[in-house]
Amino acid sequence: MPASIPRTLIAGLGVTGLSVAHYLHGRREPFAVWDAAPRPSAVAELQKNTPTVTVLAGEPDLDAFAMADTVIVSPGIPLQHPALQAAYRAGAQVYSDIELFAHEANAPVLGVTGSNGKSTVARLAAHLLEAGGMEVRCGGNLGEPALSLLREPAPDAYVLELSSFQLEATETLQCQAACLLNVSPEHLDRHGSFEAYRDIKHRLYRGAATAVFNRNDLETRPGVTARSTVSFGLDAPIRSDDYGLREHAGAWWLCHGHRRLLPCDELALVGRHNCANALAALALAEALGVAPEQAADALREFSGLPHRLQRVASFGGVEWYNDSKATNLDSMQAALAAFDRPCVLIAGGRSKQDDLRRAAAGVARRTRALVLFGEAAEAMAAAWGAGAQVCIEPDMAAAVAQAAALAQTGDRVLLSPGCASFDQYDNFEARGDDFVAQVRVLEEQHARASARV
Ligand code: UMA
Ligand code: ADP
Repeated sequence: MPASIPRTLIAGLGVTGLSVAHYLHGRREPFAVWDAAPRPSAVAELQKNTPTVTVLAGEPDLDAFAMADTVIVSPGIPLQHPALQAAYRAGAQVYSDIELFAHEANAPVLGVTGSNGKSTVARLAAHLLEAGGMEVRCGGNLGEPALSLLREPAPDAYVLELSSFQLEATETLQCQAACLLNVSPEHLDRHGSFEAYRDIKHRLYRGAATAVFNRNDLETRPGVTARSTVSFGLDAPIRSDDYGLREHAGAWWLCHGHRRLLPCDELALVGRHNCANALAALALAEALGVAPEQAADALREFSGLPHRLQRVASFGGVEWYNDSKATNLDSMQAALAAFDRPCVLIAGGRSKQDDLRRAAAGVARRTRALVLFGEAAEAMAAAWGAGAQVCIEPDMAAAVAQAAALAQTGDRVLLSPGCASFDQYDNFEARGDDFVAQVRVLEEQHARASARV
């Protein structure tokens, strides 16, 4: 690295890289930026505040990495990247934006990770803290990057959603309560094995005052790293400080030990998996002093986030649900299990190296017809198609039209792809928005036809 280039390097100039640049600039610490794109689109944004910053673009200069003292790495860059390896070999410190956040944050942190449900639980926990009168900032893997949360004076608490990509390069974050919701095969191309992925998720428990884990998922059980543990699950809680479900007078209740808090059917969220999410959020909020009874009341108001089992329309006797964020088989199966009878399932996209056969029984039991699209459509049809009505369609418009033709009065049509969106879309939001747009077209056609009758 030429002597004139600062020895702190920001690797990656996406949302995270920009937030790190803003943070370092605020502390008057010199830095340079590297991004693999030949012309990183965020450079103009970066130069608004730091017009003279050095930007290294394209193929990485390994010497520059070898001469850096510190590399702050964006989550999308694997730690095995040759540039980061060059930095490690030369003795540099390589860490995430979350590590910087951990050093700087001046309020207790609730951390949430897991394969599915992170965003829902993080937002829900923040909502429960607010209901308890606290000022809260929530971000990380969803919404604002962690360092951007520090721009305002410290709130009463931070809630961070954390991905395995972020945890992998984080050492010293100590949460007031850390929650690992569930572990199922995800990001295996990046982490190499399920075990490696799970172990990275467990890093969130390190130094946590309370570890909140899912007693129905052994992979979430903390080792000896947390000072205290609280479990949640869809069975009855055994210890008085654990959370779970109990049946009473013909209804299922969210419970804290033996105390009944709220009947499940008073949750605004739909589905058993969301009962688990609600229990986890109650445990997190309690760790910051919000009484379970008070928090339970606030659960009634939280109807969830867009693209997560979101009811988008009801016409012609058919209900339409957008669950585009279901990018793996477990989240897709959770959505299917949320309904009391079989639905018309729209699924497909880019498969995540998962064994499709492990969802076959659930799909067979819970779907009336399958409409498949995208790269994985043929493989899904082969794995799930025996005995079921299956259609393969080229795109979302055709899939929605086909689902409408197959749906009967009283049916639900569910987009829950079980796959990543990148074969046809920029992200899951674009896919969900396309689905909703296509459903709206049908809704308008239906309204016009009804008006004519
Ligand atoms: N880049 C390189 N070299 C590489 C890879 C990427 O230079 O080898 C550059 C790209 O050219 C791009 C930049 O790095 O300019 C992008 O960095 P990034 O992929 O880390 O993305 P950010 O924009 O910083 O967004 C990241 C998270 N992205 C990923 O983890 C892939 C966002 O999560 C997160 O919201 C954001 O930080 C703020 O914390 C997205 C995500 O998909 C939503 N997360 C995964 C998930 O939820 O499953 C983990
Ligand atoms: P994440 O941030 O981990 O991706 P989200 O809350 O955004 O989680 O939900 C992603 C998908 O997973 C959605 O399709 C949602 O319906 C489903 N989901 C939410 N919570 C759970 C859970 N506890 N178990 C399984 N699937 C879930």
